[in-house]
Amino acid sequence: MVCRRKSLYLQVETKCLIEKNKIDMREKIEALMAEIAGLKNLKEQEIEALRVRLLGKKGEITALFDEFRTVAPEMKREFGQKLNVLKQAATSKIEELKSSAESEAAQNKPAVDCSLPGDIVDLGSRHPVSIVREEIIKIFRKFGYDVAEGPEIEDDYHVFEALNFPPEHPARDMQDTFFVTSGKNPVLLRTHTSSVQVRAMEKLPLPIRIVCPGRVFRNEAISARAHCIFHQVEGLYIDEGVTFADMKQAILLFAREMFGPETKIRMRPSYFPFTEPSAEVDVSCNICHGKGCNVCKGTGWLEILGCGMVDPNVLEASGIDSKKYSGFAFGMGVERIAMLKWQVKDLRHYFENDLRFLKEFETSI
Ligand code: 2NM
Repeated sequence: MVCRRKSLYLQVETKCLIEKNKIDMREKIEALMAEIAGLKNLKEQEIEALRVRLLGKKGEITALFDEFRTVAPEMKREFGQKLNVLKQAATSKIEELKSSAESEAAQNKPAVDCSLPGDIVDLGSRHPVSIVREEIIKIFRKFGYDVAEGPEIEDDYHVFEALNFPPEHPARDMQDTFFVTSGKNPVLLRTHTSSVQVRAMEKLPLPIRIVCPGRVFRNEAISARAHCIFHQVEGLYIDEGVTFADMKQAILLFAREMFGPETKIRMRPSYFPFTEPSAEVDVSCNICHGKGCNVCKGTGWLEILGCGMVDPNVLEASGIDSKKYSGFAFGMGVERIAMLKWQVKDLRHYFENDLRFLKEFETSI
């Protein structure tokens, strides 16, 4: 009997406790929900304090979750949901308050902080090949030449056929030229910029006085002295009565502008399919002034370009009357001139873009 009464008492007492708990929790949850809804414009420290107060280890919401364990099973569903909604409301409110505090702080900051040290801008420098190409072009512009450019991907006609290359010429071999397509008029990567000059002769009115700078491609093993891609500047002058002496004078003036007023030139007979007669031109070594050194290999001379009188076949192929007009042409490798100018021993430096090499030319602009 005693036992039953005691258990009844216990039951009643527990029920009262549960009822009280229920009321307490509900009130707390509602009070917190109301408080959270009303929060706005808090500073960053206040937001952090709020987070600790509500969601920290000993926070009020955390405590409610602890208390939730004592809630009677039939009440768990209701209070579980309520608590989750409360926690969610608190979390998203804190996020919202944080982001508006951040944007507020950003707005109040001055746009430019004049007290900050300036950024050091690492200026680039011109590539030595560009420097020399521009220098060559500048000299010829002064002589009255225009600049003409054309496609790097060309056809056999403009690279070989119109330039008097016989069908069996070795340059037309796969071994020497990069072909894109085969066929009657194969597409290929130009091996010289003379193809641009053919296009100029086809369409420009006479007289023609142009220089053609550009990249050219040859199927060659890469070494210190050769590369499969390099840069050329070729020149062409066509008019009535142009002679070999005009060519010699133009090249002498160019060499003096490029390598200094004391520079001498010499011509050696040579052969090119597109010119007749043809010559190779050397300049006096600007290191030893002709005495002989390791740059000129003791000869006192450095080879700089090839040239010649445009073959009448070449003029006729592009519709120019070779009885009325004559002309000269020349071509030089830009990397080669740059090597002579700066005594660079290995052509590969020009293609590797090693900053330690490129920075050497910063002051050469
Ligand atoms: C060279 C050497 C000699 C040359 C010839 C022509 C053209 F289109 F007129 F026939 N252009 N370039 C030429 C002549 C190029 O390079 C070493």
